[in-house]
Amino acid sequence: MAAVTVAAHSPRNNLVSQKGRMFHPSSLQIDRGSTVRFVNDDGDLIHHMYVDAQDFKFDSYDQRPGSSFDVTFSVAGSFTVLCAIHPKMRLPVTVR
Ligand SMILES: [Cu+2]
Repeated sequence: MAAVTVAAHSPRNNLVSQKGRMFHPSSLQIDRGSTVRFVNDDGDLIHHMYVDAQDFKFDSYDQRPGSSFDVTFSVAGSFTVLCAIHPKMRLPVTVR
């Protein structure tokens, strides 16, 4: 009898902190379909993340200090999460 294999999504904690106008960690490798939680850990800065790639886009809009925003990366590829307010903030994300 053929076994049906269901890809087990490990409940990995994909947490990215935005602190000091930087992303922590500074890059991310995740499986397709993973959800990443972005937390604004800067006490007095608004962040505004987005990806604007051909095949994958999201926009967090203004993200106040202390707030979090969840993004599900549904497409495999290499993307760069940017901040519309702080151009030096860049998070390369590889989605397998
Ligand atoms: Cu920012």
